[in-house]
Amino acid sequence: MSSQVKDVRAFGSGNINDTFLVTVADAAEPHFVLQRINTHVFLQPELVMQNMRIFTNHICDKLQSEVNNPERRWAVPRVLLTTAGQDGWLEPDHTYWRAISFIDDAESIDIIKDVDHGREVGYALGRFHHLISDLDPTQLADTLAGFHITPQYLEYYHRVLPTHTIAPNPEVDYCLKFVEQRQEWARVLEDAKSAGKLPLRPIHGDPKVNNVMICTTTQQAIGIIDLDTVKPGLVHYDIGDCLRSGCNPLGEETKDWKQVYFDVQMCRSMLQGYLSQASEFLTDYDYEYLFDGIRLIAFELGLRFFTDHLAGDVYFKVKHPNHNLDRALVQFKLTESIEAQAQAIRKIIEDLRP
Ligand code: GN1
Ligand code: MG
Repeated sequence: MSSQVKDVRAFGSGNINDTFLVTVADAAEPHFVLQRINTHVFLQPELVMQNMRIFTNHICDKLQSEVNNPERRWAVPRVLLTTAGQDGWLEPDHTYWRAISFIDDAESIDIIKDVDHGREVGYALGRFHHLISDLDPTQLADTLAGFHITPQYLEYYHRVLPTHTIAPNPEVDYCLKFVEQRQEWARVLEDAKSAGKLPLRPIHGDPKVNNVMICTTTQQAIGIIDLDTVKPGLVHYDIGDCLRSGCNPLGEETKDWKQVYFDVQMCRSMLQGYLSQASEFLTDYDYEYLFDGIRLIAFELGLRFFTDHLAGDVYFKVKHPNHNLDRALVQFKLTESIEAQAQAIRKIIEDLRP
């Protein structure tokens, strides 16, 4: 890139990588996104880039084949190459950097606004799954071993538990009991996978609300970003992650954890949006395990935050000492609300099932 850099500023609210918006002078595209990949999490960033190349090519080919019958504008972030033609670069201090194109005329929104926004977020995940549903998952490298494998997060939790130095307090006690009571059930998706009921497919890995780009003119979803965790997995991880994020009207960073609840009407709207794109490849077993996926990923994220709190905040970025504990409480409260409304959620799934 030979254009002059006018501005570089921190961008987004990621918990893992560092993201910057760069503005350049005299370029066809005035902005691009610069990211420092967290190499303590993504141990082989070159494999992240390799995956990105494979599925981006697949999606672009598929969009090309739809030109006569376009669903709607769908933007795919492009990797911008270095002057030497590489898709990332390693600094002497071992930090790994890469640049990707900025999606214009669209915004990412942290907390769900209303059921129309919810339907769009669901649609975006369904559209993304549809676009990669015929990509052989074995073509994608496993860039983050154990990601969304709940029993492995539990094993790590049990390794951390005897070593932590946090003084007992009511919130920590609540979390300890919460995890204790759900250990057996936490194998539910992995057991179904081992039994051959749920297949590995390419998934997004992190389809939370603010990773869906909403067109500022039409308010329609026109793309999904944060593609570092695209790898083989269960679509249930994605559906669960999308719903735990979108059906929590207070958002995952609220301090008011006792007020957190799962919004069932939003769940209906998000699933409607999702299934409008995804029903063609979902099997009977997929539907059977949807409720468990929704409940599990909220629980799993709570467990991941709580374990990180006990471990001394070594994984997620934090802004204050109890940040990961606060986040865990939000997810556990959300899980509780999902459990309390199990019947209503299962009914929605049945109603929407084609
Ligand atoms: C992390 O960095 P960010 O915000 O895109 C995490 C997700 C969590 C999310 C919770 C690689 O994503 O799994 O759901 O925080 N990503 C990784 O906000 O662990
Ligand atoms: Mg992410």
